[in-house]
Amino acid sequence: MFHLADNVYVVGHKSPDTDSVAAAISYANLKNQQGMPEIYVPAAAGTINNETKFVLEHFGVPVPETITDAKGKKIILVDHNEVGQAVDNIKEADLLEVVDHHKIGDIQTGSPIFFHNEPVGSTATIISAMYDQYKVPITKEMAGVMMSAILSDTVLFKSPTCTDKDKAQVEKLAKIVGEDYQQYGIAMLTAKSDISSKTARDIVKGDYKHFDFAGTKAGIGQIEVMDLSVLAPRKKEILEDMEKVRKEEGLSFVLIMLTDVMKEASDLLFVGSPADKFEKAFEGKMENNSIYKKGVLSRKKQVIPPLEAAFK
Ligand SMILES: [Mn+2]
Repeated sequence: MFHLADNVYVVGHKSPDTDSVAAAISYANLKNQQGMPEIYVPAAAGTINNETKFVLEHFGVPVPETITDAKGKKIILVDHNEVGQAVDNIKEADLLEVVDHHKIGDIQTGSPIFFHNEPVGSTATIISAMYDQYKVPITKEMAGVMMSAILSDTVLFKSPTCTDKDKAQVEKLAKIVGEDYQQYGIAMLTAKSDISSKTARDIVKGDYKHFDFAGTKAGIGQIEVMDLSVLAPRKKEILEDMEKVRKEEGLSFVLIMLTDVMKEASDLLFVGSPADKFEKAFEGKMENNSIYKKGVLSRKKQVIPPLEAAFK
């Protein structure tokens, strides 16, 4: 009997970042190269950001389609494993696989699935190593998007989430790409730092995720720039929009990390309550709704765990 091949959507989290999009593109490509009967379609769970646009244009890779509803679809999740970060109705999807590098969240399945989680700096690192494991050659395009994702998620290796495996994969991919990855990385982060055309909402929601701290619901976002002084004049406007987002989404608090990549520090902006937990988590006194933290670059490793501890 003639049977149309099923589409399997490979998709990252909402408010897609470069790793989420690159992981979807490179993992779908890997699966398609392995001769499975299904067709693997890379997808994004929202509009791609300026940095990702820069990456896809640089390597001539098409922008993946956007999906907003997982209901009834065959799905592979990359770069997240929390229902709150996934495309809508993920519980009504046929979830086939998860490939991720975050803490284990609340995704559940009725039957066993392939679930690969590894504490490395980016999902692209895991996928890049899988190409070797399955002996699938890496094209220049795929090398480019994976290399970009690793450099982006590890903030050019400066993030405490960065591991030797991330560095080794970038070295390998840079050879295929044929570019100096440090120079390229700075150009990529500069594209991300261009906030002149961004509204306060774009800044707040550009890389934004929902979290639950022992029943306290929060939205936590991050914007990375080469130099914080570009954001300083817009701080008031950003705080006002954070408060709007907090009310619209019925959250207890919204926290946005304004991260200075070169100085390796973040200005942590906070609106809502409980402010005492925020001050406890970051061992400081809030001034003008913010605490400046040297050495803090990673939401996953340096913002979420102290908040979790403060809410215990
Ligand atoms: Mn990631």
